[in-house]
Amino acid sequence: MAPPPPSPDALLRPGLLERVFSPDGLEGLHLDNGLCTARIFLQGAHLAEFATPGGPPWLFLSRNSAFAPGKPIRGGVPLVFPWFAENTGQPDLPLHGLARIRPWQWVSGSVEQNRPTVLRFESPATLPGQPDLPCDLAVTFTLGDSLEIAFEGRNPTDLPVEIETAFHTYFAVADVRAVSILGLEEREFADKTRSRQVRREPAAPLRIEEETDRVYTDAPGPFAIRDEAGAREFLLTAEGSCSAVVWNPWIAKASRMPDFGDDEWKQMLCLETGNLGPAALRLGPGESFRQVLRCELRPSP
Ligand code: TA6
Repeated sequence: MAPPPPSPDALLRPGLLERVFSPDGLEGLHLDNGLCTARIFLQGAHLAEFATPGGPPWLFLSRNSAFAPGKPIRGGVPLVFPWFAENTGQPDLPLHGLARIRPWQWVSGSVEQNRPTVLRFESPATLPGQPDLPCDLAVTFTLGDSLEIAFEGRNPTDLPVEIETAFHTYFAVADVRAVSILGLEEREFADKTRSRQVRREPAAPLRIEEETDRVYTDAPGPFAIRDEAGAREFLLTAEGSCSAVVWNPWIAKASRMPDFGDDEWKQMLCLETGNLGPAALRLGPGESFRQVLRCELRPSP
């Protein structure tokens, strides 16, 4: 295995980019570059916080989330890989795969005050003390007055692999009952709240009025999330992915989640982008994938 790259600690600057540690031992980076603030944990290369000046955070993060080795963080942008939700063959394996609870390494970046910051993280398919992944992974964040996440993987073996990937993005909203989601009109979905019944959206924006857990195999975007009560709108474009998921636990499920406040269902909406189910990626030996999510925020009328 190639020696690890030199540490990029030369990029650290007090008040601009600093190493941080959670009380339970998770290491991460905190960025404040004048255009945005962000916090990224090395476990899962997990973007847990992102905000731009003058407004509330873009991403939801549960006040009850764990920040401990091997435990998923409830919020931000969990990376889903190499399976989505339960592992069909081995249901005891972690929900949403292994990438988000695995050690990653900060390997490079570029950091300047008042300019977008680039930070790149990697996690090899084979890592001592960790279950093997089917791909060497990398994720590159571009953090400024908008947010871009590029998730890449390469199959290092001489065998084909099949993988599901997703950004499980938790958006912060003022009140999920006053949100419209555009970009899913007339799309077919599996309704996980109704035994995966296959349904089709009407020719109208989606609104959240109950527990919602919908998997759209064919929904490449672009999307908009109109946070009406927050007078703002997220604009999302996805590249290298064709599936989407919309999830809000609503009241009853929220009360059953130990790492989620009973009332927090009102302040979040997951709009996830990836390659799921029949749209799972099939990589031959040496083949790669790259999926990108770009988020912008603008005031809504
Ligand atoms: O993506 C939606 C979903 O599969 C829901 O069914 C719910 O289980 C959620 O994921 C949990 O995701 P988390 O990242 O919080 O483990």
